[in-house]
Amino acid sequence: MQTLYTLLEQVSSVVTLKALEDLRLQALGKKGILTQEFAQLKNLSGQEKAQKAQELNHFKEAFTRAHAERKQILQDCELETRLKAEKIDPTLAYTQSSASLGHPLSYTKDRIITYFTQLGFKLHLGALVEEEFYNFDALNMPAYHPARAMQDTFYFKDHKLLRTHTSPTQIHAMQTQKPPIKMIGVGPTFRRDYDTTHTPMFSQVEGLVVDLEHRVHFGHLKQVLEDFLHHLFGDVHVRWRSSFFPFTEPSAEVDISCVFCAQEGCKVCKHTGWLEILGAGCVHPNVFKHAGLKGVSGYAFGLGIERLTMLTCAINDLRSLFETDLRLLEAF
Ligand code: FA5
Repeated sequence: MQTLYTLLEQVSSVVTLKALEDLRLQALGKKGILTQEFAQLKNLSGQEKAQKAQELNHFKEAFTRAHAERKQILQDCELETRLKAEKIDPTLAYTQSSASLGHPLSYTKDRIITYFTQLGFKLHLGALVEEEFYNFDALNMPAYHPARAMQDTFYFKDHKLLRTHTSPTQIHAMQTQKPPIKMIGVGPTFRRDYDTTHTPMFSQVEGLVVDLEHRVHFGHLKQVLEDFLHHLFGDVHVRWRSSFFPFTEPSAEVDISCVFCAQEGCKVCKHTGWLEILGAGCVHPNVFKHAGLKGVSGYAFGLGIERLTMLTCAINDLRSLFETDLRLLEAF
């Protein structure tokens, strides 16, 4: 018992958490003195055994309490020392950091918005939670339509969902404005997607132009988009491929020559020399019907801002745009 009480006395004088832990192990550890003393109890009998057990329990209680108090004191001291050491020194010399253009995504989004608003397109943001009707039905995708499966959707109850594209902004614009309409719908969209060129949340820009019949046609769409792509990418080749979207007829997808390999063939363009960049077409008559418009014609287009950012800023994994890695920002 003498050794045990010596250990207890030492508790109040140790000055580091490490030394305190050593003491605890010596006293209460698996191979500690108290454990050994308890093991010896079996050699005693009757009154002597009961008395020794009581003494050991008293010691255990006293040691545990003293240990907890000392630990708190030592932890407080350690924290105070650390806070003093980490204190910000406002007198330190200022190191000039280079000016930033902001996050590559915001930078690209702002460029696109500026370009189209200067051409007279009105900016719409729309709602992220949409009625199934605006996201699908009104865009000529009724419930049984197989095209709904092209976009893996996050659904809520009551026919609501996270919009899978910005195309619902077309319908809202047509329901609330009289032609001529010239708008862009911009903002986040959501799909159950995840790989180097797909993320569950991404942003799109939707374009819509509607005017009296025959005043708007595919030729206008082609001119507007080719001018835009040359503005963004400079001297690239643009390729139009016929495609399918339920809400446009005719429909097309637009590719640009690969900005990474100058069409030599690389991983990003999957050795085709071309990169798909957007979808577009003339507004389908059924869409006008759902929006309540008659005697009009129009065109629409939709593009992914992340995909454009990857190409304009030479980023080869789309997911890195959403990781908070300062090195990415510093590169801009
Ligand atoms: C659409 O979403 C159509 N609403 C576009 C459209 C509008 C066509 C108007 C015609 C007229 P699509 O599913 O292809 O089409 O997506 C358009 C763009 O969004 C793609 O080219 C791509 O750049 C981007 N995109 C699609 N899914 C993802 C994703 N998971 N992550 C990042 N970008 C994506």
